[in-house]
Amino acid sequence: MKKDVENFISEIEQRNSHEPEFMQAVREVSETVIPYIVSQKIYHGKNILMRMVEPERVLMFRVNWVDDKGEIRVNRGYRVQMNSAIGPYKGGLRFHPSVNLSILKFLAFEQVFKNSLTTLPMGGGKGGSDFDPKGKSDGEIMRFCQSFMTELFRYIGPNTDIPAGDIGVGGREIGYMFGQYKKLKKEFTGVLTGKGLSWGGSLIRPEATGYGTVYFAENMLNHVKNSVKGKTVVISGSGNVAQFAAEKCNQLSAKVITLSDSSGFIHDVDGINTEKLSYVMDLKNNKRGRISEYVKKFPKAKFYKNKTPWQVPCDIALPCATQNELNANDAEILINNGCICISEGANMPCSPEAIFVFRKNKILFAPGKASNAGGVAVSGLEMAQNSLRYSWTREEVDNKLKDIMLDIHNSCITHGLEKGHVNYEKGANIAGFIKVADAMLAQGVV
Ligand code: NDP
Ligand code: 2IT
Repeated sequence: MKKDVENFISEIEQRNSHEPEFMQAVREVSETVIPYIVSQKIYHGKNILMRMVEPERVLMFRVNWVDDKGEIRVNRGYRVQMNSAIGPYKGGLRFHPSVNLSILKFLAFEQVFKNSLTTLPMGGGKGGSDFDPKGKSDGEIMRFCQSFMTELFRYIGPNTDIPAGDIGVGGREIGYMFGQYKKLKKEFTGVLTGKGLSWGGSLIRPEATGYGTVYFAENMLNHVKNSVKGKTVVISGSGNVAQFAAEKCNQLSAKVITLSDSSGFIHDVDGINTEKLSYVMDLKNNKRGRISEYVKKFPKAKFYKNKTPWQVPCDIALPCATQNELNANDAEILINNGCICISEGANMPCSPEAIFVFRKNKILFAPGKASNAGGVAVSGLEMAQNSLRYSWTREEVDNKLKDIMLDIHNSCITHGLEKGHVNYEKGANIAGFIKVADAMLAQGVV
C-alpha cells in the first residue's frame, strides 16, 4: 500500500515539484484515500485521484491599479477552478503578498473535500492575489478590488463560480467586488458570498467559520463525554475566524487566553472576555490595528513579539491564522502541557509532522476541511437564500450550521473509526472523496 501511495505521489511531484503546499495537501489526502480506493472495486481503473489533483481550469491575470500617489501598480490575480462534479466552483479569495499558485492550488484542492463534506451542492475553487492590503487606504483597496473584478467577472457567475472571503478579504472587499460585478454584468445576483445583510448577505456568515470550528471541537469532546465548558483555550490569529471562535468559546463558558497576528501573540491570563473581545474586533476590523496594541489597553496582558502561542498551557488549541503555523515541536509542547483537543480554524495550519504527533498521542485532532467547513457551509446557505429571494433568521441559520457541523462529525466517525479511536483526518478525506468521486464516475470522462 505504501508503494501505491509513493508511486502516485512521485508522479504528481514530477508535474508539480515547485509547489510545496499543494504537494503537502495532496500527500495528506493520498495517504488515507489511496488505501480506500484500493479496497473499493468501483474505483479501479478509473484514475480518479489523478483526475482530482489536476485543476479543471487555472486562470491567471494582470491586475493594474493606481495608488494614492498616482503611481501605477501591478499585481497578479488568480482563480483555480478545481472541481465542479457536485456543484459550481465555490471558495474564497485571498489577498496576501505570499499568494502564489502552490498556495491557491492547495486551498482549492482542500476546498473540494470540504465542500463535499458540508452536504451542500458546491464544487471547489480558490483565488486571490499577491496584493498586500496592509497599510492601503480605503480608496486603494476599492480601486484594486474593482480592477481585480474587471477581469475575474468573465469567469464567474451564480451558477458557475461563486467566490467569497479568505485572508485579507472581508465584507469591505466583497462589497467593492460585488459593486463592480453588478456594474459590468448589469445583474444583481448571488455571485459572491459574504455580502452585506441589506444586499443579499446571510445572517451568521461572518461568524460561521469561527463558530463552526468551536461546534466541531464541542462535538469531538462530547463524543468522549467531555465538553468545551470551563476549558482554557489558546487561539492564534485575530482576524475573522479567530474573533468568532473566541466569541463562541466565551458563549460556551470557556476561557480564551491568547490571540495573535503575524507580529506576535498576546497572553491574557484573566481571559479575553466579551468586553475585551469587542475592543479587539474594533481594533482589527475598523481601526485595522495590530494585536500588540491590546496590552496598552489591558496592561495585565503580555505581548510576545514574533512568537506563536503554542507554548502557553491550555486544554484546547484553535489555530486560526494560516498554513503551517504549528509544527511538531509545538505539538509536543501542547501535549506535554495537557492539551486534549485541536480544532483547525485555518486551512492546513498544522504541519504533517505536528499531525503525526497528535495521532501518535491519540489526541482529538480535527483537520480544517472538517472543522472550518462552517464558513463555506453558511456561504452555501447564503446561495440558497439568494435563490429563494428570502432570508432566514439568525436562529434558523445557526441551527442549520450546528446540524451541518454534527453531520460532518458523524461522517468522520463513519469513515475514520480505528479501534475505538476516531481518525478525523482519514474520516474527512474518505467521506469528502466518495461524493465527488461517485459524481465524477456518473458524469463520464469530461
Ligand atoms: P483574516 O485576514 O481575517 O485574518 C488572518 C489572521 O491570520 C490575521 O490575524 C493575520 O495576521 C494572521 N496571519 C495571516 N497570515 C499570517 C502569517 N503568514 N503568519 C502569521 N499570522 C498570519 O483571515 P481569516 O480569519 O478569514 O482566515 C484565517 C484562516 O482561516 C486562513 O487559513 C483561511 O484560509 C481560513 N479560513 C477562513 C474562512 C473564512 O470564512 N474567512 C473559512 C475557512 C477557513 P496579520 O494581520 O498580521 O497578517
Ligand atoms: O476556506 C474557506 O472555506 C473559505 N475561505 C470560505 C469559502 C466560502 O466560499 O465561503
